[in-house]
Amino acid sequence: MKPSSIDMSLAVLPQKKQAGGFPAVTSSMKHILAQMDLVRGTKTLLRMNQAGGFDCPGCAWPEPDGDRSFAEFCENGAKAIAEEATLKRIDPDFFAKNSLDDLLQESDFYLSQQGRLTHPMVKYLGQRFYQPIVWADAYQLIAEHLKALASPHEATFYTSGRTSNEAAFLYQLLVRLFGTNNLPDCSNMCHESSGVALHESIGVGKGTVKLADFDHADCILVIGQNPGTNHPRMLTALQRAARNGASIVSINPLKEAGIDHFKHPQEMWDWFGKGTPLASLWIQPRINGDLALLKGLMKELLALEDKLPGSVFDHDFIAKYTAGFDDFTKDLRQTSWELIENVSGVDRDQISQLANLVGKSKQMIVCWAMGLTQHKNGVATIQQAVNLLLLGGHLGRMGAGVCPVRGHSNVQGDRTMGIGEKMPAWFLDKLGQEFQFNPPSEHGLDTVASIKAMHEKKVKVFFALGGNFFAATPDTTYVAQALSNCALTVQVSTKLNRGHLVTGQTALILPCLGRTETDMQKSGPQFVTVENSMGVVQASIGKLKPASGDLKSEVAIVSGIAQAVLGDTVEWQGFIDNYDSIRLRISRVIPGFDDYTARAKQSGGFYLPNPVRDSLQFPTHNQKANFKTHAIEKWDLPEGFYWLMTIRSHDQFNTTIYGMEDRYRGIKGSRRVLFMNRQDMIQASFPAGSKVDIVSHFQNQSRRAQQFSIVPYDIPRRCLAAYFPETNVLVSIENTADKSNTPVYKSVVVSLHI
Ligand SMILES: Nc1nc2c(c(=O)[nH]1)N[C@H]1C(S)=C(S)[C@@H](COP(=O)(O)OP(=O)(O)OC[C@H]3O[C@@H](n4cnc5c(=O)[nH]c(N)nc54)[C@H](O)[C@@H]3O)O[C@H]1N2
Ligand SMILES: Nc1nc2c(c(=O)[nH]1)N[C@H]1C(S)=C(S)[C@@H](COP(=O)(O)OP(=O)(O)OC[C@H]3O[C@@H](n4cnc5c(=O)[nH]c(N)nc54)[C@H](O)[C@@H]3O)O[C@H]1N2
Ligand SMILES: [Mo]
Repeated sequence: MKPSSIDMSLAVLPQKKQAGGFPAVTSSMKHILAQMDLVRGTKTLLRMNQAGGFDCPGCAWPEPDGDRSFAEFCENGAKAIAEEATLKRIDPDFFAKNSLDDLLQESDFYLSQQGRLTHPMVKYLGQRFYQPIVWADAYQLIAEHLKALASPHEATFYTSGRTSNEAAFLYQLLVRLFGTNNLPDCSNMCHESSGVALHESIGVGKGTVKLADFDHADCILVIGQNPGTNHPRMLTALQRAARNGASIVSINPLKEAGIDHFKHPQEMWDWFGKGTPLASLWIQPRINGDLALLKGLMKELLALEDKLPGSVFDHDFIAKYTAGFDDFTKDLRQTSWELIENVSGVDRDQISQLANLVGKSKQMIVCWAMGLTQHKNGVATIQQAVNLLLLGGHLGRMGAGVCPVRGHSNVQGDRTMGIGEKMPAWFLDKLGQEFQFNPPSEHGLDTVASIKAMHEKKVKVFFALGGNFFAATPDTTYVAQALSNCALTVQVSTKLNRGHLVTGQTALILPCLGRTETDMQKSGPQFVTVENSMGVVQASIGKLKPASGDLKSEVAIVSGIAQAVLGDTVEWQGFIDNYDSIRLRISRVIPGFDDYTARAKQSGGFYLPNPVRDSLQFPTHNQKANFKTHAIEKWDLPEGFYWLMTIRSHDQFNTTIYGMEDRYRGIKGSRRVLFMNRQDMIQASFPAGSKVDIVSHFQNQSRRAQQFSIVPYDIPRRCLAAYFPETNVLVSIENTADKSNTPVYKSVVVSLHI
């Protein structure tokens, strides 16, 4: 091998078994101290996730309902805070010195390390530099572009999941008053498959468990999720469950750290020794083998039930609350073990072992995340997880239920507030009544459809409330073309990202306040509200001095644009002056928000109603929970081809790169790594460390990502893993999940080339 083909910055260390512990504490402090001094860092961390404090801008895992520990945060929450509360700044001078082309040469890590955005900036047609613009002119520019469109459907309005309920509600109101339902969001790339699957199966698109249920569960399945990195506070709940005797099963092609052993970073006595063993069982399916695996598990449960009727299934529950049981079990009986073993990649003995454990459970929770949602058949697979719970009657009972673990801290709240391209008719009716207009009723464009419409020049204005649309979406080259076709692109952001560099002819960056900062308006300091993964709505209030005097809140920005576009049709100024007035309007439109402001201020907030969890009512077409039967598809992967899953490292939040380490997986110094099975490496004659190009294949098209270093790893044969967003270029815009239209980020068919 030529020396130049080895990545000199890459170090590969042994994979870690435990998560948390002292290294998590030192890593938190390292990231905090790189961005601010110790006093600011400590003060900020102690306010996170506390009553009267702010909601962690990291993930959507809930805080305990009752007593909270003095520090309700995790290592990766600390990184999210360091990222936002940094003392570094990007001022107009920075943009005067660096053209878009200069900045495009830099890494994502470099871009986010430059600091907080401080001024509204504009890039005009034909120019390659941003220059400052005053807020009023920015609003005017947006209004001119929107008013010049032939139809409101020529604009699309994206939301990332950090936006508060208040800003999200006003934003969707502005968009619908303007006349379109083009409201794509990050959920379209994330848990959309969960929402669709759950709606069909049980009539509620959200989870049905509370955090306290984890203390009562006797069995918890964690499928396609890496909580040690992406929801570290979930490990505390799993640790408690394990100490209470619950069996925890991880179903994942990778043996992720933390699920194995966990050391609580805040329990010092836990730092020494091995930590709490968590997973009783680790099942290693091949990528997207879960549908077959779950069907195998249920086929085995059916066999146990046949042997000893009433020992496994809850027949009362099935008779009273469900439909489709007979068809479903008939299909299970007809499904062959050969197909199950072949497609899942798990042998029958292991499936039996799993069935023996699961069959005993009286209180089971199934958790999942992107390992299930981002596949072609994601909806069907999630419905198998629901079927499993229905068989044992694990709904509406303590210690049991469905738990899709959400990503962004307010992604669930944004949907509740009406961010969504196809909101139900009752929502649009109520909104129309409250604000006296006829909201558009035809469905709008989701994320993938918006990209296609921009590519075809049918959409000419792209607006983003947060996020990094360009880097998070699939098919990077196609998206670059789509965005540059636009007449205007606008991004409301806290930090610089690649999306600010790949723009429409005219582009705006509107810098906004973050969660940690004071939001001072006419009536005094304002708080906002967010909804976590378990349907709890609570207040979040920042206390830090804003990063610049020129920042505005998202509420003020949305209302300011609305005034410029729509005039004073609605009390926009009143909304900016006092956010209580927004909450009053929300409470009149959306059920469950009565007495909103007062209840949000209570310590711990309040739960939104959930008919499945609260009273076993299923708002489906037949008022029942439905068993959903789906066939297992045979796979056909020609010799020399692999499935690639694109995943997160320990040092990133989606497209924001915090550092170059993936501590638990033993990777240091580089992100262009490709995890590969040792036997596959031998077969293909790729020594460890060799560099390959990854080429994806979809519908006779190929796409290439260059120069990834191969790392031997415990991953099933024919399966590969690499980080996103570096690999998004490989995912075809046409390759999306059935029914949910979510990009297939986790099973990309690829070949490797030296
Ligand atoms: N620190 C940090 N926290 C985050 C984020 C972050 O980037 N950084 N992102 C937030 C967001 S928006 C989200 S959606 C969540 C994401 O949280 P996760 O879903 O945990 O994130 P991924 O890294 O995409 O990991 C997917 C997991 O699924 C496994 N997997 C992949 N394919 C399959 C499969 O076919 N079957 C099975 N059984 N498993 C599979 C992978 O091995 C990996 O462990 O985290 C949120 N929290
Ligand atoms: N290949 C591949 N692609 C994926 C995924 C995958 O697993 N694989 N996962 C998908 C998933 S699950 C998701 S959710 C999407 C994420 O997609 P997005 O939500 O669009 O992306 P983020 O990287 O979270 O957005 C980061 C940017 O948000 C801005 N920001 C941060 N905080 C705030 C704030 O408080 N207000 C505002 N206005 N802006 C703020 C900053 O400017 C920052 O640069 O990516 C998807 N893309
Ligand atoms: Mo997500």
